[in-house]
Amino acid sequence: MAHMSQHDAWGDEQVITKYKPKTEKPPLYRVILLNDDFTPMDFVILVLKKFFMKSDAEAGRIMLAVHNEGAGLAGIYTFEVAETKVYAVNEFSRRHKHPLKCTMEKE
Ligand code: TYC
Repeated sequence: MAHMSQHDAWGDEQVITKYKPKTEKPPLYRVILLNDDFTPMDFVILVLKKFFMKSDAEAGRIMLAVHNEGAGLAGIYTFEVAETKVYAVNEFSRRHKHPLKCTMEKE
């Protein structure tokens, strides 16, 4: 809403022009994959395809970036989506006995 009118004690109208928009963007969180020496490259690619909907080519590119740089961006989400993905990936890796770790950080 751009403008809103109010009446003071005298009945005079005042127009307030500076209202905060009602629709605020939610804070976003980066979901990050961390490199390690043991998780197979194919498993990391599988994770990126399964949990982050990446294509084969994109998953391969991200996996190599993590491998070479120590960490890499898997996706950007609202808090609850990011938290759910981090939990699901870490649980999936643990169940497959790989040390792959996934974390999140505020944008
Ligand atoms: N560094 C691992 C290897 O050489 C591959 C790897 C890539 C592991 C990305 C984790 O997030 C990761 N097998």
